[in-house]
Amino acid sequence: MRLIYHPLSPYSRKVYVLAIELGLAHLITLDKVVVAPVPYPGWSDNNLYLSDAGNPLAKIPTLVVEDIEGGPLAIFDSKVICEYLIARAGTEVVEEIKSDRVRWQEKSIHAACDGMVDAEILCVYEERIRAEKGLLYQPWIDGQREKVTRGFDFLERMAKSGAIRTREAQQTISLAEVSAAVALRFFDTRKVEWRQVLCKHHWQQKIGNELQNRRYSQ
Ligand SMILES: N[C@@H](CCC(=O)N[C@@H](CS)C(=O)NCC(=O)O)C(=O)O
Repeated sequence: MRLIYHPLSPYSRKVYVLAIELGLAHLITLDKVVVAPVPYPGWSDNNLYLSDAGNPLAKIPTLVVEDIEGGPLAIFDSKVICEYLIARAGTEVVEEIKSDRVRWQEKSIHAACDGMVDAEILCVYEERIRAEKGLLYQPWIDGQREKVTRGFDFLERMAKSGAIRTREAQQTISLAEVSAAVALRFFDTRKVEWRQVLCKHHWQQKIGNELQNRRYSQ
């Protein structure tokens, strides 16, 4: 496992301390980076590295698990990483957790959707409240929107790979699908365009319409 982290990041520290306590630290390679949501030489240069590793929010910590079926999987945010470490430490049959890609991917998609919404909410405050005080900082908005845009690409990849599915007759809708549909609804209210990316797979049309219009329109 590779932990993309920084020792001064409290969220990173939390997961690494937990790994030590669980006796898993020897399985972890530390990959130290600094990131930043606005252009800042030496820091924000690493944002793409994080997003290429599989975290569209470009935040640390991100745990890249190599020994899981289907190839390397980026697990985030820190709460999900902690859950994963606890599950891994408590699992006698390591093969079980190695085959459980769907579970950890779903939790990370949930975290990605929440992170995209968090980023957009920061834009709301910036554009409304801080702008009224003459404090609007455009690079901050641009940086948060980059997280959102990368998030759309991430959701598209998830839809393409089948990690987010259209809802067929009796299929239970997953937490990943609910969080994505609700996030997209929020981006509609914010007039942030995402259909160009996601409609390719008719994903929004089915899940989005069901969730947004039929059952939860109030
Ligand atoms: N909810 C996230 C928070 C992670 C977070 O905010 N990490 C900071 C460093 S401590 C970060 O990566 N900031 C960069 C950014 O916001 O773009 C978690 O629990 O992992």
